[in-house]
Formats: sequence, C-alpha cells, structure tokens
Amino acid sequence: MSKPEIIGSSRSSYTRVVRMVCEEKGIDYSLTEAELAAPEIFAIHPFGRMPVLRHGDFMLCESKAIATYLDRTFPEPRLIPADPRLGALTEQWVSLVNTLLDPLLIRTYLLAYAFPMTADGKPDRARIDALLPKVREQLALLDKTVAPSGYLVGDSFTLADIYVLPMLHYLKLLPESGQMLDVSTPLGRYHQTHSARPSFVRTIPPPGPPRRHTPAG
Ligand SMILES: N[C@@H](CCC(=O)N[C@@H](CS)C(=O)NCC(=O)O)C(=O)O
Repeated sequence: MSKPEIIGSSRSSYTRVVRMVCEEKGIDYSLTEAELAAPEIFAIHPFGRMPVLRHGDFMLCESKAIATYLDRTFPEPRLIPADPRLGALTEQWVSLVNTLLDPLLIRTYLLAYAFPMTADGKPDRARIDALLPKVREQLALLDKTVAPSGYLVGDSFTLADIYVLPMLHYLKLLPESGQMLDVSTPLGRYHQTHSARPSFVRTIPPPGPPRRHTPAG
C-alpha cells in the first residue's frame, strides 16, 4: 500500500500531532502543505479542519481518528496503550486537550497574540490579562500531572503527551506562559526533556501562524 499522506500545515498544532505519531512509530509518510480551510482539506473534512489523511484509497479527518488508525495499522510502539486503564487515561487526556485546553491555550490565548483583533494590530492587553488566571490553572493541572513520572499517563510516552507537546511549544514562546514553563517547574522540565525527542525536533514549525486560504489565491 502507498505511504500515508498527511495534508495540513507544518505550523498547525493538530497537524503536528499526527506527524509526531508517524515519527514516533517510524512510519514512512509524506506531508502535503495546505493552507487553513483550503479546498484539499474541505475535500476530506466536512468542516475544513486540518489535518486530513489519505492512505491508498482511504481518506480520514480528525486528528484523533487519524492517530488511532495509524497506531492500529502500523507496528509498535503503541501510542495508545493496550492496557485498558492506561489506554483510557490516554483517551481522557486527548479529550481534555480537545475540549478544554486547546480552546483556551491555543484558540484563545495564543491567537490573541497571533491575530489581535485590535484597531492598531497590537495584542489586546486587557483581554490577555483576563485570560491569565485560566491559563495558569490549566498549566498547573498539567504541571501536577507530569510531576511524578515525567509523562501524562503512567511511565511511558503516549498519545496524550503528543497532544500536549505541540501546544507547549507555542506557549513557551509567549511571555506569560513562557515564564510558567520555566525549567524550575515539572512542566518546564517535561517540555525541555521531550522537546529533545526526534519526533518533536523533526516537526518544529517554521515561524509565524498558518496561512488561511482565500479563493483569490
Ligand atoms: N478536532 C480537529 C481540530 C483541528 C483544528 O482545529 N485544526 C485547525 C488548525 S490547528 C484548523 O484546521 N483550523 C481551521 C480554521 O481555523 O479555519 C482535529 O482534532 O483534527
């Protein structure tokens, strides 16, 4: 069968998740760069979200579905543990990222810096300051969770870590969250340790936010 083709932007944190899955499992894959909401994304995802996957004649959208498919289709290492409890905890963290952490940390806090909706184009200080208590609360939860073992689940690297690390990469670049990720904290050390993994290094995004497709070009 042909190798998996991931379609998305190398700047997109969710695209990075499925690329890291491929890298961790040693899957020979290709990345086809696409802009946000590009027609090739809409061709596979009904709501135009990236990443999407082509594997032979099989097409799939949603990062978790893609990650699970790749994990089951290709050999070890298993990124969703077979053990029922460790597997369930991995799913739990992926769900928490998708429903609560990513919406606040990336879609709201990071985007307040990357795409300020202000008249002068500068980040809205009052809006960012208002977000900080929740940002602190979410990072404190991650901090507490990784403190004992250096992983989110059990004592090995799982898909849960893969969902969190691309977010931490961007958060490390912002002033307040960057400080919260200081290496004196368990979460800062977690980020520093895992950012040396080949799967992380080989998927570091180029600077700048993903570009959005416009029909004119
Ligand atoms: N639930 C989706 C979320 C994917 C997602 O939100 N991707 C962002 C890029 S990181 C996107 O495609 N945004 C499109 C847009 O903003 O129009 C998944 O897990 O794949």
